[in-house]
Amino acid sequence: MNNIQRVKIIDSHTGGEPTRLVIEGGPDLGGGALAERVERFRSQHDDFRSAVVNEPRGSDAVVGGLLCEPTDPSCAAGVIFFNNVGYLNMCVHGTIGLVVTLAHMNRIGPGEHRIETPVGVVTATLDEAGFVTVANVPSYRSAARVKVCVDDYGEVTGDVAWGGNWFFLVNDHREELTLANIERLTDVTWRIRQALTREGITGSSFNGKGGGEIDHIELFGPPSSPAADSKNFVLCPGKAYDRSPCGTGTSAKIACLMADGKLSEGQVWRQESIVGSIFEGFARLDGEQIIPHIKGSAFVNAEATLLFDPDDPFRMGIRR
Ligand code: PYC
Repeated sequence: MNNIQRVKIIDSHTGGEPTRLVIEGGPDLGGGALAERVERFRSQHDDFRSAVVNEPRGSDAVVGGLLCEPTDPSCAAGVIFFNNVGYLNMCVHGTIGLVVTLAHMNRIGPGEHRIETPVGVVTATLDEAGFVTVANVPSYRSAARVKVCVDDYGEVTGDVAWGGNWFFLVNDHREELTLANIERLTDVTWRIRQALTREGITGSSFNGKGGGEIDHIELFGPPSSPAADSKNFVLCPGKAYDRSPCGTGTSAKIACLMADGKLSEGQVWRQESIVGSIFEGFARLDGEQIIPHIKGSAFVNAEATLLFDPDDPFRMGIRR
C-alpha cells in the first residue's frame, strides 16, 4: 500500500464537457515557459497524461489540466491542458472549469484573473453570478473556402481558422446535428480530418514551426434553442466530440464571421453545442487582432484522489 502514488484532482464540467484538474501529485516539470514545460511533459511524463484521462479511470471525453506555477507573477495560475491522445494548445471550456475550480478552492474570487497557458496569457473574468468570460488568444482565419475530397462523401468546403487550436469549419454539409446522430457525425468529421491530412492542408505556421495540424473539425447548422445563433458539432483530436460549444472553436468561428463582415466588434454570437449548452461570444479588436471573448459556466462535480498502484497493470491508462 505504501508504494501507491496519490494524485489529487478536482473534476468539473463546462456545458457538459469534463475538465479534470490535477491540483497535487503531478509530475515535476521544472521551471521555464509553459511552452517548454509542455515539451517536458510530452517527452518525459506522457504516461501520467494517459493515467489521468484515459480508461479505466477516465474516458475519451475527459480533458485534463495540470495546475502549474506561472512564470509571470501577475498570473493567478498556469495550466497545461491535455486529452486522450496528447496536449492542447489552449482550451476555453477547460479555462472556465479551471477558474470555477480555483474559486471552489478559495484561491480566487470574482474579478479578472490572468492565466498562463503554453500559447500565451489569457484573461478570465469571474462574475458574481459564477459566469466566466475568457478573453482568448488572438484568433484568425488563415484560409477561406478550402475544398477537400472526403472518402465516400465527396467534396467538402470549409474555412481553416485558429482559435487557440486549428479548426476546419464546415457550414455546407448534409448532416443532422443531433445527439441521436453522434456516430455518423463522428465518422464524417473523422473522414474530413483524414482528407485534410492526406491533402496536406494545415494551419499557417505557428511558433516558428511549420503548418499546424488541423486536429479539430467543426460542423455548423441551425440552432435548436431560440436563444442561440447556431449549433455545432466539434470533433476533438482523439475522436471524442466536444459536449460544450468548444470555446476555441467558437473563437475560430467568430474570426471567420468577422473576416466575412457578418459580425461586428462587440456583437454577441451565441453558439449552441450538440448537447444544448450555450457559449456567448463576441470580439474585441486590438489593432488588427481579433480577441474573442467567450462566456460560459462550469460546475465542480467531484473532488478525488487518484491511486496509482504499482501492481495495477493499467494504472497508467489504456492508450490508443
Ligand atoms: O473549449 O476550447 C475548448 C475545447 C477544446 C477542446 C475541447 N474543448
